[in-house]
Amino acid sequence: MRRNILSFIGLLFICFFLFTKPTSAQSDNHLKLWYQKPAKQWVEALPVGNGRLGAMVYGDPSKEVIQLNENTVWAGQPNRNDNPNAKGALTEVRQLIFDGKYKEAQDLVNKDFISKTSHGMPYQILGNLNLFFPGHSSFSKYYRELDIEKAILTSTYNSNGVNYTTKVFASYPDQVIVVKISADKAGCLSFTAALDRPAKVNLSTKGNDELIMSGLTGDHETVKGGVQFEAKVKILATGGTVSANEISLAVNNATEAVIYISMATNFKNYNDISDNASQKASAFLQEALKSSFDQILNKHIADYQKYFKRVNLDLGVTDSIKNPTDKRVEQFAKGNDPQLVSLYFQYGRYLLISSSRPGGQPANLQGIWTDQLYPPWDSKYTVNINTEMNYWPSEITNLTELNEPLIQMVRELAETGKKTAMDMYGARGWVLHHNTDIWRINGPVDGSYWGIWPMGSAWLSQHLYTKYEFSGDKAYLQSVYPVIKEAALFFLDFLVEEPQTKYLVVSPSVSPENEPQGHAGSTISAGTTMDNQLVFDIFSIALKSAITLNTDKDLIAKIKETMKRLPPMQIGKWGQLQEWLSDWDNPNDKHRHVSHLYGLFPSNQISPYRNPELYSAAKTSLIARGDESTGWSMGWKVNWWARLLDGERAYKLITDQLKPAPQGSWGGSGGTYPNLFDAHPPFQIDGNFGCTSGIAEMLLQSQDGAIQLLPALPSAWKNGKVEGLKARGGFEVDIQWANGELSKAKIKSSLDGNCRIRSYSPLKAKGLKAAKGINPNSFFLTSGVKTPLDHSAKTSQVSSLKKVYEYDLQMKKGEVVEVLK
Ligand code: FUC
Repeated sequence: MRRNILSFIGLLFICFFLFTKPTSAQSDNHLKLWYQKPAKQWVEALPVGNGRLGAMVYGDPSKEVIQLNENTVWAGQPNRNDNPNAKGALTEVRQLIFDGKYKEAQDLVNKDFISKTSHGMPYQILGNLNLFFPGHSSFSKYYRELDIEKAILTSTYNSNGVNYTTKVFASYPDQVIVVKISADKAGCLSFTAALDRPAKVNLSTKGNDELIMSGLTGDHETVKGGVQFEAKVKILATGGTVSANEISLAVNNATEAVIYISMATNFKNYNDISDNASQKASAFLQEALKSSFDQILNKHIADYQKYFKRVNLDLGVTDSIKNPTDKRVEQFAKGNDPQLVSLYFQYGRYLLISSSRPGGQPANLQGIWTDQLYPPWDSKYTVNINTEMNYWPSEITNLTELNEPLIQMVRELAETGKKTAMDMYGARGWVLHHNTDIWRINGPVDGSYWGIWPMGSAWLSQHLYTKYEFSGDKAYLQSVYPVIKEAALFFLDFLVEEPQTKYLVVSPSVSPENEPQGHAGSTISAGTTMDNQLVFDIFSIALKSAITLNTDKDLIAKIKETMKRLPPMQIGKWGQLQEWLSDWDNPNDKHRHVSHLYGLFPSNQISPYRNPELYSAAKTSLIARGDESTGWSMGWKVNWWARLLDGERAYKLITDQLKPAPQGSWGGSGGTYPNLFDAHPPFQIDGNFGCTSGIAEMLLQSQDGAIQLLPALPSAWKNGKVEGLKARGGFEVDIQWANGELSKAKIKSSLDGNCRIRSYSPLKAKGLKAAKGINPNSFFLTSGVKTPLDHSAKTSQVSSLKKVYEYDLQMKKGEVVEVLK
């Protein structure tokens, strides 16, 4: 009897397992996006990528669409877009600005500074691989998932009594996208395959199992399309046959089919498109075919996990995990689903690993994924926030190699931007305005209102130095020093004296895309707060680098002298941090850019501990600006609230970001699409990366003289742990907490040096001493504001701040220390 009961329970268990497969599959693994329906629209399709190649997969049983990208498929060809008339008009524009004639200054900039050739080329879709499955329009037991622990997409369904499984991944080691389709009954797999592109292409087949599509990217503005691309698709079937007609392949009565997709272009570098697309695509394909499917798969998983597994985040799990991902986004604001935040965080890391690999292009506005020939904002590199935001998670979430494409782009922009600096402004060094593209254009685009912002070199160069602060690699610093130095040289030449205050300022410029109160229709001005902060930072890192590398004594002296004449940050009439040199801020301004808070994040010029008045002013500005905005703006705000040490408000911003994106592609505030892509709207990947960085900043910060553990933990994440986050000075940190308080931390050091720890809880560990004076570890030197404030002026001045404890611990390279509460 007892045995019968046990078997009955066993049977029940098996039935339960079968009928709830999606849910139990999900609860087996927290790192999955999963759905019970195929994608109907692009923002429901799921992305795979290896940095160079990308695909968006719909998972449709009757017509599977695998939308394809290759990261050098851009319109146009090598070109420059400087407007040399600027040099002749510069003095007049500056005078107009100093005279308060902003509209006239803007008009003159439109006439003589803005590019007359290219406003940047669009990144373009390569094409689609369409798979048609006759008779599969009726199906049941549908399930699809993206496993971000392995970077593999799977969809399964039953049609006509046969279970079908499709797996898709993009392999970095083998440089192909691989699709494997299997039927669980022999001989039941039949489909046709064809390539297309929403533009003219050449289609052909080779032998009985290969599809080929080649073409040329589009002309745009004054630039002819010059990128030749080629896609080759090879199908190997088990059982059954593969046959070809002129432009498609047919698989009949097979049991399994593996599809290898190889794509390449003639792009060599920003200045050279003389490669052979066809030969490259063939070589990748032939190389991949030397390995079996299982070998390719295993190499892919090992390669991906080398990056992905470095960080583990556990914020707790609730029953919400049993819901499909789209439903969790719909319900996030209502319920308690901390695991969706850790999934979103890890998805940000997945997206970076998939869209930015050494040797390739940096992630653009949509990473590497677009289904259009003319995507929004050309899907290029907008450097007045968006490109930088893409790389915020790269150091702190332990993915330093993945910012190499950005570093390489900055090196290249420093080459192209020298001519722009000389031709447009008669200045040494290099300059970049608010946009660039694969051809590394540096001139101002779009119109003065947005484009007259000569600060791209100053901001992007920060990434070069930040990488050094995290690794301490002097050989690397030496290699990027010329880029940093030349960026500083540009500002030494370009700064101009503001006649009333006598400060040295950047002019003409804008506080990105925002219009001062009362300046109907014009944004142009001189000495904006963000520009002053950026100039301060580019000078600071040029100084620090030159001192570290023991070089350029004269330059050091010149920079020090010039820095004394930069405008300080100012507090305006409603207690806000002023956005402009004059107090023009409107307390009702809800603009998405809050550029003057660059000094709070990503920079470290505003600190609750070092300059509490500026900290309070920044907070006043941020509160006035409001929360809901475009996706990237909310992503930035998560980082700001983390730096303002307010975990509850940072969490509120995550909630705003994790709400369903508005319907339609434009308008409304941002949110999250069913595939967890961030909505500007439309899709822009910066918001994903910005929020990922913000979540990390809530748990660990290292920009303010110490490693601060759990600086902004919200009450929603009561118990949890994070492993593998990185801090400046070569430290790697694991933290555990319970009931909202730190319980233990583990710190690994990859360099010799003092580890200063800041925490809200008192800590114990062998060798731990109360901190004294300024942190002697040079990676923790804060650049300060114009008048550096005394580090010991602690929390007393901001009453809302929690008491902190600070400790010093001498660490040796390779040492690991556990710290307990
Ligand atoms: C900047 C932003 C826009 C958009 C665009 C790509 O110009 O102001 O919101 O993100 O970049």
